[in-house]
Amino acid sequence: MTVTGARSYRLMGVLNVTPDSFSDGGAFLDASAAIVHARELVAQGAEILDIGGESTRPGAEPVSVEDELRRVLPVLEGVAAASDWSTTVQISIDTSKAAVARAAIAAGASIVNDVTALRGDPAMVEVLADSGADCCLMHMLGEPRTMQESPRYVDVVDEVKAFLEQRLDFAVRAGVREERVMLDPGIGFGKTIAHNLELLDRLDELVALGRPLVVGTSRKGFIGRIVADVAGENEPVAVARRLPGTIATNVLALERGASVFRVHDVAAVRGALAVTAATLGRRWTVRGMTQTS
Ligand code: HH2
Repeated sequence: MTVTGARSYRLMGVLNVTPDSFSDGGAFLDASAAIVHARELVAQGAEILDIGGESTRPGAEPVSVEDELRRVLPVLEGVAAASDWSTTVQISIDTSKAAVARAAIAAGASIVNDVTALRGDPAMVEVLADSGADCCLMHMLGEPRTMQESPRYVDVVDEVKAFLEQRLDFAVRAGVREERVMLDPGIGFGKTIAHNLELLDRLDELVALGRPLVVGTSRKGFIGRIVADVAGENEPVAVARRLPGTIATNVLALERGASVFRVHDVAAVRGALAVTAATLGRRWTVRGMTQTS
């Protein structure tokens, strides 16, 4: 049975080539294991692979350009060489360093996912303008080492929206084509649980900026805390118990208009989004027949 929904969206599979990422650190540090995992993510339905060599978890230590390249380049090259599926899958490099982005683009990446929204490295905007690569500009309050130390906003949605609008304007003025830019509210980056929930609930206000919205809630700490709370546990639940919350937040984000979903568990989220999209679109197809009622 084929079921299709009217909404268009893409799944971005997370591939962290790091020793210290919060949910999968160390699992894919070996390039051949990472390439096998990339293939699995694509088989599960990922249309974008987001490859990162530096953790952005709260308290993470910075990584040098050399170390980041040593981690990601063999994986990027391996993925780009897999010609059977690299034509349909876009490779994204999760970096805020211009030198890493430049080398990644040369190796086959066509999206730069910059969690600093071009504030981390002054040369990044030029790399984007020159290469014509797509990019994702994300909101973060502060920087990863300290961002979770009592973040404050008067109105989190208004402030994130104004920031994203300003960064989009900056990029376009510097020669990045607007149609190349995606925006991301940066769930968990300098935000309390209440901030994350309000951003998700009012995501439609960010969709109104007119650019595709990327959302990354996958396995994040606020989900672990909410699930622990209802279970009467003191510590955030383990990452393995955060999938239901990951699905719930992505379903909600699709309903609010987000179009790119950055997740570790691609197959599970894909199924949930397909049902959501079919429900919202009130259109489904069975064995080639389109049913509208
Ligand atoms: N979240 C993480 C990393 N990069 N990029 C975008 N655009 N949006 C996000 O929400 C986002 C991101 C953090 O998740 P993860 O990669 O799993 O962990 P770590 O940073 O520890 O490697």
